[in-house]
Amino acid sequence: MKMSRRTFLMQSGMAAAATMLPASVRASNSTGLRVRLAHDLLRPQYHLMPAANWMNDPNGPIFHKGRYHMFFQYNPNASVWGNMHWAHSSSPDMIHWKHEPVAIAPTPNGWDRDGVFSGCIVLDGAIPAAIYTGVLPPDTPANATLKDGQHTWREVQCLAHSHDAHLRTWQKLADPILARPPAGLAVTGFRDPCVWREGNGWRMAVGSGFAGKGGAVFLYSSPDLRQWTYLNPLVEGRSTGQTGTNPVDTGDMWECPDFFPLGDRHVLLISTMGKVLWKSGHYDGKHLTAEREGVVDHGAYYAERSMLDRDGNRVLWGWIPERRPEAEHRAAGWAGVMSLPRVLSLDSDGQLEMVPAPVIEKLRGAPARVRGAEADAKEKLDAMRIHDLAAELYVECAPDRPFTVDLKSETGAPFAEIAYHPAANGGELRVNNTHATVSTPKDEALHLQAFVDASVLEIFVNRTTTITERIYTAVPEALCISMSSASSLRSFALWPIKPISRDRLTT
Ligand code: DQQ
Repeated sequence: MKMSRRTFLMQSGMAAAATMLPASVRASNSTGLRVRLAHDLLRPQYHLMPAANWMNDPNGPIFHKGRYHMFFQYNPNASVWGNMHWAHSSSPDMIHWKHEPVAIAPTPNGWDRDGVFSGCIVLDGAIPAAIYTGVLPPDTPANATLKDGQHTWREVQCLAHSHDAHLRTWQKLADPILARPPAGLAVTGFRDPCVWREGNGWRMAVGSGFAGKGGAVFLYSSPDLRQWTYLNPLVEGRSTGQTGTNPVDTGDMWECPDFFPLGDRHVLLISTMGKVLWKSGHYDGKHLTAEREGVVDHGAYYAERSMLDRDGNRVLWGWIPERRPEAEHRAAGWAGVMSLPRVLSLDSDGQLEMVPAPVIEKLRGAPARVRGAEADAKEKLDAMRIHDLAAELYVECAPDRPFTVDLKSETGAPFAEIAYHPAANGGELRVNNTHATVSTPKDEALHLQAFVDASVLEIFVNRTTTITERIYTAVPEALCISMSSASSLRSFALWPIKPISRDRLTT
């Protein structure tokens, strides 16, 4: 019989599990907290997340000396946003993660005294260099670039190097590499640098924007990563017509720009108004002329950051935020999850495409499969079970007929409803209350891949449409699967997915 993670914990005793915890959690008062985290049915089991506390944006993901390194925004003291550090995890394969010590912390009285915000990592010769935004109180009102109604901060761009092969220790430059936005511009923000090599020098894109006019990405150049010259806006947005105190909520501030070549074009990703948006087009060394654009993920997904994997594929990461009240995640002791890695490509029209990285298949257990044409397809589906809320589903259907996949507990409690409705030009995908448009070529099948991981459900349809849903229904028993209009079903597969740690605390 399969031993579930919960049974394992009960049999092996929490004391053994507790010794595997990072010092921060061991020190935190509490068998109570540890037991709660390890037994929390809402905590994902194969997505990267810290052992406890708050996380948000991925920062500086990089494949270096044979290992993947992921850094991310982290509050070491609480499961709410604040006191931003760069946490660090490393992995041989982008899916099995090991927690490393916190990599970059604010320096008391330093330029990042109030927070080490988001950024990237590049190789400065052979030496990894982190370029990130430091925040501090403004010395004059004019120097405040971040005003969101709750905080007033000055934002500067900082540089730190790591001379150890494991990227555990970082030495900061004494002064920022960019101490203020371009002269004469009144901006809505100035943060989240993305740096790349171009010709003999470097380029940097910084997230910004103008009140009432829309977001913008500023482009800089440098010969040495230290001296930077402002060139021009790489791209400027337009006003969304929304008004409000926080420019990120109105679309007048673009956070986390990520810019890279893909196929025969360039792609810019930015985060604003709670969504990640993509633009593809042609870059002439100064401007991106965008030809196509869209939404990367229609659900809970933000603050993206990409990297090249060991084979040169462009891999995207994103922060899966909570969608429950702050009091609930404060009480739970954790908040935020890293998305699964997604491999990006462009089709011949410049449409951004995205598939889950094949490495995730390493976690698959033995599949259960059914073909729509089989006489007992319904019975076979009825017999399938998702255990421990950890599974991958693959559904292939006719694109011109509606269908619904229902996931319910064995006692009938609803968990997720995934519905597809065709329309003249594509169709609509709905996951619980989140909607997205799917453009499906008429003669192609509808391919849907779903990753169930406790309170996270990541869904990919036909390479172009993604919804990440949060579901706060702790189901202790197995989930059953049912399909309406099973006549449109061509094939269905279900894999149990193995947890990446024994106790939901990663390692
Ligand atoms: N999160 C960081 C900022 C970024 C924002 C702060 C996006 O650098 O703009 O935690 O989620």
